[in-house]
Amino acid sequence: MANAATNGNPQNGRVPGAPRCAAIVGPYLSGKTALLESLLFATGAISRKGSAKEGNTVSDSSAEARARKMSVEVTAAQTEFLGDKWCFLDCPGSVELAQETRNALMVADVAIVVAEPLVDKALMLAPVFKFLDDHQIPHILFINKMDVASHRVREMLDALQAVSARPLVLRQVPIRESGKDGDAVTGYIDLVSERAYKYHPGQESDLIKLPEEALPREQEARNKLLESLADFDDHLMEEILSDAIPPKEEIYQQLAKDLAADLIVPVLLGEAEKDGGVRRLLKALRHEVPGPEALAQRRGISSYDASTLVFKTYHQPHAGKLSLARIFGGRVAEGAVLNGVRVAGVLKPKGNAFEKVPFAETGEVVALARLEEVKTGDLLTASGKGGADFAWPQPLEPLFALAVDAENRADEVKLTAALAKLIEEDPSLSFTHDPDTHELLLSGQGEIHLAIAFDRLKNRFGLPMKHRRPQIAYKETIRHGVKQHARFKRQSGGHGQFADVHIEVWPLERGAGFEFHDRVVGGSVPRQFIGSVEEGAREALVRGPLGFPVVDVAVALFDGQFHTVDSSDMAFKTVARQAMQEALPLCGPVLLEPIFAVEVSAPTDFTARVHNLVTGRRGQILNFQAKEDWVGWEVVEALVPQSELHDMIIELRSLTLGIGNFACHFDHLQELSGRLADKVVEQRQSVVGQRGAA
Ligand SMILES: Nc1nc2c(ncn2[C@@H]2O[C@H](COP(=O)(O)OP(=O)(O)OP(=O)(O)O)[C@@H](O)[C@H]2O)c(=O)[nH]1
Ligand SMILES: [Mg+2]
Repeated sequence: MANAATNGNPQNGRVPGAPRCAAIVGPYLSGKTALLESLLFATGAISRKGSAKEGNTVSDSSAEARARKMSVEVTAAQTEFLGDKWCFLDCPGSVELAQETRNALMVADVAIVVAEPLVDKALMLAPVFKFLDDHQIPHILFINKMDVASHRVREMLDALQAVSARPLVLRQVPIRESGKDGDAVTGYIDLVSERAYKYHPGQESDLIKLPEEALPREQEARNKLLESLADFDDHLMEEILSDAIPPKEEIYQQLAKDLAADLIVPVLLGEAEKDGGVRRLLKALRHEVPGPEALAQRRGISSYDASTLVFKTYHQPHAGKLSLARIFGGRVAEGAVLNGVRVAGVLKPKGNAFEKVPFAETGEVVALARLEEVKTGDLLTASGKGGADFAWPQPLEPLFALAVDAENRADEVKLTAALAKLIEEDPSLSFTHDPDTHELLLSGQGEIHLAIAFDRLKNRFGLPMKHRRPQIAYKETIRHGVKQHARFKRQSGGHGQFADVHIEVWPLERGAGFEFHDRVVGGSVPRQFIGSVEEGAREALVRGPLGFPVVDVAVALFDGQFHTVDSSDMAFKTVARQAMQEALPLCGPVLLEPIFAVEVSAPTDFTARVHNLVTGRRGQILNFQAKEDWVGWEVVEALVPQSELHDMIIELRSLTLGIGNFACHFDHLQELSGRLADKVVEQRQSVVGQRGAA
């Protein structure tokens, strides 16, 4: 059924009355949750503000968020401002939780990028801006915490501009006053309206007279704003060149047009905690942000046919599966069938709480109940012609893994099902079985990411977990060959056991695996037993003299003896194993460690640190070059032992303001000798010894 909203005349990509959606993103602790609280308070959706410190905000109400005093997932909250409906998505800032944020950004009409007023932290915005640019998501920069800003706005802007491909267009200049706490920001001048406002905590800012001393700064900043806009509009350029003053209306229109086209990034200033600049932000959103129609067009989504895009999946202990989605056309009611699945309920989210509603319409963000087959990134339609959204970002590659076990052995069956749900919620998490070490590995984006997963397993699924550093799949090989004779003879009552072999063992090239050669002449070992000899030799490779699987060896059977009655497959298998077990320690056994090919990327400011990090971890640097498509970033290619990679992401982030990243894959096995090898073997022997004793 078509509704009034979809029949309206889109203006600036807007269906009149359709709610718009803004994702609040930016580095961790920049004040996103505080800003959402303030936006909800300023618009009357909440009557009292919570704070991150007290753990009583709308967004951070889950046990995992409260325990950490940080946002751990995307939360949605709706409000109205001057008759316009809004949904805000508060996104976690931690780079380890970036998957959540990326997913939310895919359905947002605009992103509000919240940054701290610190020059040294400007680089932290690089990955955020890059993602927004790559996906053409219009965004506004909100420089928060102006109450504690020590740098001049111009300096901050220069530092931020260095990491943004789009021009940053300052919309306000701060008014500073000297008080007992020194030089403090007490308000701002709006560069389009040329009006001055004084912040009024908890209330609308007061309109004041333009301070004389601020005029030169104001004029300079206003000219810059106009010049930036004129770059995208010939008419405005002509006006500026002929010294005409463009009318305010024209400037506002140009700002809206350029934001919608993702050509510029307007910059607003404020202090979320004290509600400063928040109403100004709301007004900019109101006038300048395009509606869901524009987003649907950009993404090739037909806005009719009840198109709904799922951007988050929850598994609630009682409510079951909930798919958080944005509607791009029409109405979705309880009982509707989307992609062939019945919607069991439509709910409106407010943080982690949900309120049942009979239906929802274009632009709204809703939770749809029990769409079992539906995944995050799916486009749902009434005709069922939706499917995976091809533009949806790929899951982030795992960077950090822990070996896990359920604390109670009896829970192991439950664990697989619970982990499958967690991974469905967050595909940047993965669960694998290591065939070499037989460990269960939970992999994700870092320590915090996994710690949150453990909390969820415990809190939501009643599954306390144990975890430890994963073992490394060391192997061993030999350095030279040997010839070996072995005989197996047993006489017990009736007929006995007899087998006799002469084998030669020699090393192969790295990566060659195992070879078996039959060089028997004259039937000294009959045909039918040759396979058993090979099998016995293979069995001996499962654990070599150093305690690890043996690789890259060849074995040849060149002679032997048999007995017509007493020889058997079992006897030849046993004797071959015995011959190998005696031969291998004589062949100069040596440990092999897995080496990974690693690509570390970080801004060039950090290249020297990255080099030290890699070489400090026994890495061998192969190459470094500019990172494709990333201005001012470099990729260092290196070979690093796997045993050194376990916590490398943690150190890399601590050296690079949290934004350094790496990708890696197994490359080859490499000999390890000396003290490090001795330690590995010693540890292995003690584990094997303990197992043997048990
Ligand atoms: N001085 C000052 N502090 C602020 C302001 N806004 C937020 N803060 C403080 O900054 C800290 C982080 O605030 P949050 O709102 O939780 O930050 P966030 O960006 O949501 O953090 P994550 O969700 O972890 O990414 C809190 O201690 C806030 O009290 C502000 O305008 N001025
Ligand atoms: Mg937050």
